[in-house]
Amino acid sequence: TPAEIEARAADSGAGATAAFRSKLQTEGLEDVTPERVNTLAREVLTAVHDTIRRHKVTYAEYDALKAWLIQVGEDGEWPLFLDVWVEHVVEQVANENRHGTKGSIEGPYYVPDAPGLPADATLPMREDESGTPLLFQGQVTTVGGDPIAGAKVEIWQADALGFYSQYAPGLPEWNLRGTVTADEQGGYRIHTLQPAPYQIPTDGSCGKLIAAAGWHAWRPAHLHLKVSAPGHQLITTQLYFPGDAHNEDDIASAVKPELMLDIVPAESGEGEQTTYNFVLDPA
Ligand code: MBD
Ligand code: FE
Repeated sequence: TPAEIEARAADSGAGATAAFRSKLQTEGLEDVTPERVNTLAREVLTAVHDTIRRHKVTYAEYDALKAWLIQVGEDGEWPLFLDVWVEHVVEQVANENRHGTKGSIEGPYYVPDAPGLPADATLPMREDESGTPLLFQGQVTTVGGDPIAGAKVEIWQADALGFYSQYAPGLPEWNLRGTVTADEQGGYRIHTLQPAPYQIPTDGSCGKLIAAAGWHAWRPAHLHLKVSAPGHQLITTQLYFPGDAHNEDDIASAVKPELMLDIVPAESGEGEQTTYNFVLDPA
């Protein structure tokens, strides 16, 4: 119903803004020098000016932009907008010199300090949680191939309907979120469920942009991960499922061939399983 859809945009957009504000409270912001602000702000504005001249932008279009920008803030959708359409390039630049596992964007729905779980773990989920069972296993190593004992594998994902806990109403607080500690060999076996593809809420301002431009609103199904260990660089990434209709046209441009899972029938006979190994760069 329209009421449910409205609740979704409000929860996810405003929730992501609240989460970002609370991160700022604990971590603060690093200073950006006046030289950098001068260069970056001037170049972005020049790109806007060039676009206006090239396309002879009208006052009607200028006012539509102004109204939409105001609405993005009121909806709390700046984190969603930036993570969907900008973060992938920031991630590309940030991680271009790494040799280990490829990174991907964090997106708006990470929550730190998810419940701690052993190396062989089942993610927190409802008793009647629906979806295809998925065993996600692998090993964390150094670039040289040495196991990293006790590496931390943080995982968060949407449920089988595409909803993230803490950003959709009615889900248990830590549903499908966990902080797994790998074993002595850097190994982990995580029992979870296959996530559904994710649709950007259609009723908020990001949804309005998508509709007005005639785009689609989908991200392919994905698992989110942060893998870390002392003495190594933390990697934030995502893993994807072969055959998803939106692997080729992710609205957030965050799919990489190296991040595609190899899914096979589970040895247990129930659902699917996949092995993905993480390689951490030295700090
Ligand atoms: C998501 O689930 C996501 O991962 C990103 C990057 C943006 C919106 C929703
Ligand atoms: Fe996501």
